[in-house]
Amino acid sequence: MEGPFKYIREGNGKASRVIRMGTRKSQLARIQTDSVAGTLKQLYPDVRLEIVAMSTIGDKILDTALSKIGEKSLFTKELENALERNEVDIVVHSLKDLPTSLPPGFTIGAILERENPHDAVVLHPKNAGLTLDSLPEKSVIGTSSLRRAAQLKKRFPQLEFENIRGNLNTRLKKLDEKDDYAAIILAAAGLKRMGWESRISQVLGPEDCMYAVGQGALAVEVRAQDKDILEMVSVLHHPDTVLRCISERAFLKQLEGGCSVPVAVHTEVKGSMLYLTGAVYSLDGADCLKDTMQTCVELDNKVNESTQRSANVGVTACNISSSALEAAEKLGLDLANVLLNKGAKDILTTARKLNDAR
Ligand code: DPM
Repeated sequence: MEGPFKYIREGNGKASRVIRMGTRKSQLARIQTDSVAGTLKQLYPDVRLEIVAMSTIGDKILDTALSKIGEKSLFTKELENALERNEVDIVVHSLKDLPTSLPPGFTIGAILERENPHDAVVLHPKNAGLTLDSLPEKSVIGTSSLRRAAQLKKRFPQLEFENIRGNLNTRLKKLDEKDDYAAIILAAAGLKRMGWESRISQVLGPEDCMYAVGQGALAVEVRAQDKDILEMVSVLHHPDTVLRCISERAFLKQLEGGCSVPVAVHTEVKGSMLYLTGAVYSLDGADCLKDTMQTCVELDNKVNESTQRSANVGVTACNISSSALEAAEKLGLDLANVLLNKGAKDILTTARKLNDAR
């Protein structure tokens, strides 16, 4: 077989392919990579997987709010460099951390079934039994997500919000071992993957806090031209999750949002319909534009004849109906245009300026 793979000889003389998976060094990144490796191993028992761990700039700058250290590529650049140099063949990311436009030469070859996409409240142990509604007035809630802060400030004006950074382990430590925060807000999916589900005291529904684009889904990034690897990972695609996330990413892309703007979504697939709710907020949540649209995403069997088809917001899914993918992307675009027509640009520009000036 051709391709950039390394082969090793087994004792029986059989050659087996070695596929290298790049990962960040944080515990969550390792757990996510190991879980995808486990699934690949079951599907392809003859493939040898090697895991290559590396640090990214995002992991090193732990004291600055994510929205201030610029663009999402901070977490992905080193890994993409390794992909480009053929040092690794596959990189597993939280989809939420991947920009809506990938650099040329890379694509998302798989989006796995989404975990619970909602945000969750983790309380300081001394507040056990309380909720965001019942915490004492002026309690400090830790989050450096502009999206979470904007929505929760509006919904819970009696609470205060402060930045908290670091990987999940660091944040939980900061919560438990100090008296700075009454609670912190984290993605339920990350907590579950870390085995800390028992620390979730409250899962926030869409009326309290809508989630981030792609939240709760894992993405597999590969070289766009690497047909063998693309085909191999494409079986990991979860069609409903792919359609939801394509509509969410198209929405964010059209708004020109990154992780430094307060944009939130909520999606559902019911039968052959895809529903997308999207919103943009001012930093204090006082201004909000929100709307819902839907489209038909019939999963017919007309898969894409050509593997050359261009990607949808960075996602290559040749095994999913191209008309459904196109409809999902158009839904995100259309919803963003509705909000842009109502003045979303002004809200986002102001939010970005205020955040940069902080
Ligand atoms: C991005 C944001 C956060 C991460 C911004 C946002 C949270 C930032 C913070 C783009 N990436 O959500 O509005 O609170 O300082 C991240 C987490 C996961 C992926 C951790 C988390 C795990 C869950 C998943 C950090 N990225 O959000 O609690 O798979 O979505």
